[in-house]
Amino acid sequence: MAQSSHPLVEAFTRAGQGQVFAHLDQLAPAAQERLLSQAAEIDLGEIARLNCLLLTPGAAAGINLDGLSPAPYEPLPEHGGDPAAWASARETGEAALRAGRVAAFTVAGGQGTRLGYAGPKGTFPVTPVRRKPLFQVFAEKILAAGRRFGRTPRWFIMTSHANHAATEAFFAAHSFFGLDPARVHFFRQGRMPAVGFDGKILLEARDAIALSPDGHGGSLRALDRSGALDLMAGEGVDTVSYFQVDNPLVRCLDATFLGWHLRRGADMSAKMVPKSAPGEKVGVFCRQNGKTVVIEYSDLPLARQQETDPETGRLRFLAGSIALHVLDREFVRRMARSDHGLPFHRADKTIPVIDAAGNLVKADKPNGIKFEMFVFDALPFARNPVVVETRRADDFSPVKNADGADSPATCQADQLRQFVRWLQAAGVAVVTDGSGLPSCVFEVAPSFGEDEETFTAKWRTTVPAPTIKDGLYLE
Ligand code: UD2
Repeated sequence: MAQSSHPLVEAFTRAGQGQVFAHLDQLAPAAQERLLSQAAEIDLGEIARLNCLLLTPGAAAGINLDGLSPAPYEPLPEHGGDPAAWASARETGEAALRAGRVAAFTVAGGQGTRLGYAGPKGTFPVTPVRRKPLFQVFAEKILAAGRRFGRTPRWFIMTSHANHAATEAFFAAHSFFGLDPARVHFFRQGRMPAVGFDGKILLEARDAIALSPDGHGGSLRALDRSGALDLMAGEGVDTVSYFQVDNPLVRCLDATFLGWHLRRGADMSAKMVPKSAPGEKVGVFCRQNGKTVVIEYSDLPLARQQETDPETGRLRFLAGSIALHVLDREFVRRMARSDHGLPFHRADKTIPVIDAAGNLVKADKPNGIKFEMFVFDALPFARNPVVVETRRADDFSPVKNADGADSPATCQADQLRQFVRWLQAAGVAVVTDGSGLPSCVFEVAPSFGEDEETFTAKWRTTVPAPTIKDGLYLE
């Protein structure tokens, strides 16, 4: 049946995107439906605006680096922060957790290409002894927070179209790692079509648009569209603890961080660590026109990243973003519904496409553009944003690459160093190398200790004291 008079086809043709349906009439009915339902996901007005902004020669396509200065942040007490303010923040955060005001939120829609792992990244095994997958580590930390504060927070997990079913199946196969399935919520992030350098939406098959995830910034829209925000509102959850799927060291529900955010009446807050080296691949917190912004590492020229502060000798743009945020629920809703919401970033990619004759063409250099939103671009819209320092060793060791930096090996070593520090805090002598790494491989479950304090308390009541040796698992 000819579909050329379908309203979507007409709308795409009017928008100069009629090529999307070039092969429609040769498709079987099911394939026609698939293509039309993909087309229905696309906001043609948004694509036209993006084409205008990001593709027009001379238009404001680049990142604006004018007038950047380092953003202020709340230093840890050991770096001059006020211990009383840190203690108050913690009390506020603990009260919010006890009152059930906080939800955990993981963005898990990324493709894990750099790691070279086929499954959803959250299913990747990371712990030293039990080889627990990332999702299990977070689940156990959320359960531990539930025991500590009397309420187990809901957990929202954003997936992508590509990994949604596999993610849900993984949780079901592992009985949700002990969490109540009714309090774990999965929803897909949105997708954006790729366009050619002429702004035309690309097809990856005759019956499929080249669609890709809209970036972790899409989480704001997805939280709204999925009904997650309404669910939170219905039970008095007003604060969202946001973290990435690749970082098992993260404190998923850090009372002190939550408290800083709440005491300031912030719409959005962020954690920083001092960058380990000028070229470290993390965004940098800056001030620009009176706003807090994050400039991604790839957008800040190395010369600027290398600038030092003449007084301290430290990096001038020191505050690295480790992608940990607290978000106010209604701020998320406002951002999700705003016409002037998050900007899109352009990434030039090599995209297999269908040509006018309907044949698949594999380019050997970038031939199109993908659009992504970044969640940290919400910071300049936020009232009273607060950037809070954290110790890297307490919060950050991501698994991104198969080898080298930020790999499973470095992450396992960082977990071990953390366990050693907790043992040392409990008064146990552990032999380590110069980097703090022990000679044996052992593991502490979040049920035994989530941080130095909970670990130490549990260790002191564990009789007889366990012997630290290879394969030891403390739970
Ligand atoms: C991100 C930050 C970087 C630093 C670093 C810390 C950006 C652009 N850069 O770098 O500044 O904070 O993290 O680890 O964010 N994701 C989705 N959907 C998407 C894309 C990503 O859910 O469409 C998730 C992904 O599953 C992961 C997280 O977002 O949990 C980060 O994605 P990434 O690995 O692409 O970010 P990366 O390493 O470039």
